[in-house]
Formats: sequence, structure tokens, C-alpha cells
Amino acid sequence: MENIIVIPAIRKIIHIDMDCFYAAIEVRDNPKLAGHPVAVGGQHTERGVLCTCNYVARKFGVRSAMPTATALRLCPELLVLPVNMAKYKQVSRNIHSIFQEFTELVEPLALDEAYLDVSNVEHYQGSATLIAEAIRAKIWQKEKLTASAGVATNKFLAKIASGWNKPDGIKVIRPQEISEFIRELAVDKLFGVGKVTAKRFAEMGIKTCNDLQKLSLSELNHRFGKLGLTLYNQARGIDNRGVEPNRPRKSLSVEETFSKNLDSFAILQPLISEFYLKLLARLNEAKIARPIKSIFAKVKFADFRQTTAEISSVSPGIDSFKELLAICYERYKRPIRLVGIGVIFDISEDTITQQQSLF
Ligand code: TTP
Ligand code: MG
Repeated sequence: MENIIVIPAIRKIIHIDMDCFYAAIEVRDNPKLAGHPVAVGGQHTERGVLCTCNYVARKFGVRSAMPTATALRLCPELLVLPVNMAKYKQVSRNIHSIFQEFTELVEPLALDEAYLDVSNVEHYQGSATLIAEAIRAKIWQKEKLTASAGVATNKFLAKIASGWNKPDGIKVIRPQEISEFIRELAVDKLFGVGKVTAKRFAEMGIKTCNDLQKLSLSELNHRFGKLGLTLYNQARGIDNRGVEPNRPRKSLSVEETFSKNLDSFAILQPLISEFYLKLLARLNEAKIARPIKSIFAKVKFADFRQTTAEISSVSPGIDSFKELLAICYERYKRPIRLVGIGVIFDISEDTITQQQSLF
């Protein structure tokens, strides 16, 4: 028994960000604009500011939040279109519902961006890269708009990656590539580093994460207070924040892949209470007010066959999980590769109010 280790799952996070969102929608809806520098925002006569501009305009140095008058000086042919928020919100809803087709673990960040945790998605051979490509393809197919994607083991790296090959690009940072990627990364790309912190770094001669890595945790704590630990971790490519969907969860589960397949059901027995305690801890952490509707177990075998069993239940009892696992095992009776147990919530009277605020 002692030689069975549970492999800690590496998270697979995708960050998706639409390219020049408002401007891309306007160009899509008026193809005559293709190839022209286009921006969306207020008019210069009204001391307006740009919301965004397309990549043609960016070549002239035009940027989001720039006064329209300045933008027109840089690019006199720039076409500045009025903001049509209702239209952008509708496209945003469409895109966010595409994300939901791939996983329910979606954390919307803005109208045009979201984090997705695809660690437990089994389609696309479980490859986050293939999932990200499929999402980009679906957005193109449904909306005729391009999105860029970042794929990494955490939110911080995924977000940086999505901007790396913009527009219409993807960047994957594999676990073994993190330390090299991070070394040259500019410190002003880190979460929590605004103008003030960036200026302090500049004064200290710190430009890259490699420079930042030279400061000890206690020094960072001393100089930057609460931000110290985050800076210390990010400089090493570490970010433990989970993806927090603000849609009600449909289910919550724990699952583990074993370092060595379990040859018999008996070997699994003593591990069940461990999983059970983990599930209770996660349920406790998640503080979900909704009632539990049913409970389930899942078993994946050495030959990758997989099966699940579910029963209606309002409370997760360990004996029920034991029974469900036994039912799963009995169906194929072969060495076990992975086991999961979980609960399904009753979301029948969903109001989904939290999510509405974004749109
Ligand atoms: P962003 O994703 O920051 O920018 P973008 O999608 O236009 O371009 P990129 O390809 O670099 O991602 O913002 C999304 C939308 O939010 C953008 O299209 C317009 C709006 N926005 C503003 O209204 N004001 C701003 O200052 C910014 C940055 C964005
Ligand atoms: Mg964008």
C-alpha cells in the first residue's frame, strides 16, 4: 500500500481574449472597413477617447484610452466609429456561452476575456492546447471574429501567454518551459504591478523576473508588504489561484490518478475514506448553499475505459460512495487507473444573478 502515491494534478488553464474586440465587431459588420485603420470611441470634437482600435491602426501608434484627437494626429485616415454597447454585449454573451460548451469552470474577466480550467476535460485527448484551438475555431465559425489564447498551468502565465502571439494567435507554456519563459519576462507584466510598483522596480534596477528572483521573500515582504509573496511566486512562474466560476456550480468532485494502477478493488478500499474526506473538505471550502441532488463515482481503468454510477441522494455518505465505486468496478473488473467521487447540485431554480452583472 505505501508505494501508491496519488499524483497531484497539474492544472490546465486557458485564457482567451478576443482581438481588438469592439473594432473587430465593427469591421466584421461592415466588410468595406477591412484593411482600414478603424477605432471605436468618442469623437475628437467632443474631446472623446478611444475604447479600442484595430491592428491596422495600432501600426500608427494608436491605442485604447488614447484621446481621439491624439489618435487622429498619429493616423489622419483613422475612422472613429461610435460605441454600440448593446451589440458588443450580445457578442460577448455568445462567446461566453461557447466557453461553457467546453467546461463549466469558466471565470469571466471582461466582456471579451475569460479563464477556463480544463484540467478535467477529457475531450480532445485532454489536451488544453487542442481545446484552446477548438474554442478559437468555434468562435471564428460562429462569430467570424478572432480570439487569442494562452495555455499554461496557472492563470498568471495563461494570461501573459494569450497576449504573446496576438492577434489570432496561441501560445502554450509547458511546465518544463516556465523557468526559461519567466526569466526574461518584464516585471511590469506581473499581477499587482501598477505604475507605482513599476517605478519602484525601475529605481531598484529590476527589469525582468530574473532580476526579481534575486530578492529574498523577506526582502520583498519588507519592501512591498502584502504584495511581497505574490511577487516572489510570480517571479518563479507560480500562481495558485483557482479559476472561480461565477455561475452556480453543477457539481463538485475530487478525483485522483494513481502513480501505479491498482490491481484489485480491495487495494482501493482504504483510499476511499481519504477521497471522501477530501470531498467533504472541498464542499466545506466551496460553501455552496444549493442542496445536493445526487452523488456519483467514476472509475477509469488501465485500458482507459471509463464508467460512472450515480444515485439520488441529498447527503454524501461514505457507504454510498463505496457502493457506487463497487458498481463501477464490477462493470469491467480490471486494474484501476483513476477514481473520482462527487456530488451534483440541484440547480433547478437557478437565478444566475451574479453573472448578469458582467453583461
Ligand atoms: P482589451 O481586450 O483590453 O482590448 P481589445 O480586445 O480591444 O484588443 P486586444 O486585441 O489587445 O485584446 O479590451 C476589450 C474591449 O474593452 C475593447 O475592445 C474595448 C474595451 N476597452 C475600453 O473600452 N477601454 C479601454 O481602455 C480598454 C483597454 C478596453
Ligand atoms: Mg481583447
